[in-house]
Amino acid sequence: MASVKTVGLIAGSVAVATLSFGLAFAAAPSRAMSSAGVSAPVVKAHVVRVTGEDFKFDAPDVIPAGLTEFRFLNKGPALHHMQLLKLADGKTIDALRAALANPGPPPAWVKQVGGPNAPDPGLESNATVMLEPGNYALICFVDIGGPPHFMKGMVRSLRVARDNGPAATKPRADVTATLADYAFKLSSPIRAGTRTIRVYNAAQQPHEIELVQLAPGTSVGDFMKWIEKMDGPPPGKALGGMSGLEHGLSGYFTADFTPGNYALICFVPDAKDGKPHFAHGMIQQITVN
Ligand SMILES: [Cu+2]
Repeated sequence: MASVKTVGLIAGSVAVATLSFGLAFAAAPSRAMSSAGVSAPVVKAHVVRVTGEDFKFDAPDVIPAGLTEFRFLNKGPALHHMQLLKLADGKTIDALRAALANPGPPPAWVKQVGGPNAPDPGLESNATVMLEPGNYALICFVDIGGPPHFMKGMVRSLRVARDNGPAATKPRADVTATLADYAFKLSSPIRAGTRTIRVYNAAQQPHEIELVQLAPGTSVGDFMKWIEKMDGPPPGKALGGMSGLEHGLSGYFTADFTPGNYALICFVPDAKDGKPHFAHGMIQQITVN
């Protein structure tokens, strides 16, 4: 959830697209078989636990490279997410802090490589991404009601070290969500249950998915109106999703979907006008049956 400051700009002007679901069904899962006809062993992704609170991250300093599942617990009381930034070779967390002290977009030498998006306080979200060795930062861009949280301390160094272990098996996705400038395209409807969503950014700009479960009887428009004024309890529950991904990158997140309405929202500021992407139409209501 990158930025909601300019949310007022879109009130009443966002066309909320409702997915028209085609008859696309995922292919039946197949087991990987070796030449001997024996199932290939499943190698699990590394699991890294991170907590966020007002206003810091608790996380390991060094983790191994490879496929990594981040589990992010928001201890609150504010909304937080965990955006992973990969720093260019030779760049350090101190250089990032210095660059972030100036207003404007993050420097060109950082790449958004995903991470668990914002869950409500007390909830946990997750994201599985492939990490190359190098210097990274965990950062929170949420800025509801004040300056972005990284300015209050929510930016932390993470070193990813070379790992010689076996490559992990990729998660099996139920649905692929492809990110475009400016839309979400689902490969098939999300059906009720615990579902793994593969997120792939085919667009030029970075994008994210913030997943919100809408309260019964409310629409995505009601939710956006609430963000504008923040009066009373929100008409929905933030569940997580995938933080910003650069062009060409992909990752996975898993969430429990009960029947009802959900919103997919991208808050990433636009490269051209700085407005959040939902103001360009990157907000969509979906129904889970
Ligand atoms: Cu976007």
